[in-house]
Amino acid sequence: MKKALVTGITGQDGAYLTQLLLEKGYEVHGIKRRSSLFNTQRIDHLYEDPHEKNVHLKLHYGDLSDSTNIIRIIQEVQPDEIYNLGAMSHVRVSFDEPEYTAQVDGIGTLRILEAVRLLGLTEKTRIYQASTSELYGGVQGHAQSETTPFYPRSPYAVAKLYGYWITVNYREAYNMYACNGILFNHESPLRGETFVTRKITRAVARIGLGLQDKVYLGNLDSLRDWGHAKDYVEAMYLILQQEKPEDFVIATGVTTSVRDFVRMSFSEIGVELAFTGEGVNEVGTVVSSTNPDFPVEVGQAVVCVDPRYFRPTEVDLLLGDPTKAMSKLNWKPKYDLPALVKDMMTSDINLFRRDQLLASSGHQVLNYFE
Ligand code: NDP
Ligand code: GDR
Repeated sequence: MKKALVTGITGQDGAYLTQLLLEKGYEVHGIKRRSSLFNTQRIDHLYEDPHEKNVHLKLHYGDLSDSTNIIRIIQEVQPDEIYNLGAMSHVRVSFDEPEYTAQVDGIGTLRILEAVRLLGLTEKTRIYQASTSELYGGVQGHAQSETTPFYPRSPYAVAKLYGYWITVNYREAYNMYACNGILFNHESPLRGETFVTRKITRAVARIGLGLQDKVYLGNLDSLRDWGHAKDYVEAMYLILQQEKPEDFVIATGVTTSVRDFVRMSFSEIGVELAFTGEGVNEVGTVVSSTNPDFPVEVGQAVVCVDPRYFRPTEVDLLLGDPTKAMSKLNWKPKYDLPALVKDMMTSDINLFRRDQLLASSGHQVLNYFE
């Protein structure tokens, strides 16, 4: 039985990847952080009672900022594959926590590579590094591929740039099987609530159910190449099954604005919007509302801009060229953007129907502010 070690197992990708690896018969070990609240909601359905025999999913307390802890876990697990998904992954927050982000997203990657080397596991252990389209940052005007030069535009992206190159360097210097997946934005019902897509689908569901009036967003012009996380974890797995270690861009090849993502989400509840005004004065107003299950008033302003969500340096456009992955990995996404939006909206509507039920029976429901 193959063993995989997943850092960031409690995150969006960690949850989907763990499910995939368990289905493929792996024993999966994950590193979770100590937290004052339970933080394993995304993988609880996969969890097995550790007191039972033949448990296939095991969790270890740990943190990418702690070398000794990383070394000890890798020594104990002796993994065939490591998926390094752990990160402070929020671009906007990285401007507030730049040093921590460098420690975890940059040096954290080095800690994994160095632990494998020091423990003499270079022949045995294959390493996947969660690299990102944010590396391209300021590169604009054409589809970004494995040969496009990088121009990071945030402390997050600069930390990930170190993670990218140290992975390449350890591969070349020590002949390690270490690869970068340069993944473009991927979303799902498990997406963190403060990333723009999930923020939108949650808000639209709540507005449709009468639990919220409007949503405040930042840059509506920004363009992203959005795929589904379920498809993207398949690519991570495939990247580590190749004969030779190589880096791959994973993307859909289609880019869409935040504004259009908002439109598509509202259209799932039968609401059509018109956007008027510019910059911080732009407003999205309901021009028609046709689904009686979601009675939103025509004329209601449901989207406003709050400059608090602007970034000191923005990445205006991301558009990936996945040609190499499609030909060498035989990878192809199953979800397009409309299917992704539908999946997220369906899930968030179901989630907030519970709040609607509580509210209608006189119980207090929480508001969500960011
Ligand atoms: P999430 O933010 O959902 O998950 C991040 C995971 O990292 C969580 O399990 C989190 O733990 C963990 N983590 C955070 N800090 C530390 C730390 N100091 N030590 C150990 N673990 C830590 O991210 P995604 O699942 O969306 O992304 C997975 C990886 O892929 C990340 O590295 C991200 O930067 C990268 N990436 C993501 C893309 C995307 O569009 N989703 C695109 C390209 C790259 P906790 O649950 O306790 O917070
Ligand atoms: P991103 O994702 O920065 O691309 O990083 P995010 O969803 O945070 O932002 C996408 C774009 O939307 C704009 N935006 C807003 N963003 C947020 N979070 N909140 C808002 O209210 C808002 N309004 C507009 C942003 O300015 C940006 O242009 C994600 C993360 O998963 C990274 O870890 C990963 O590496 C990259 O995707 C690829």
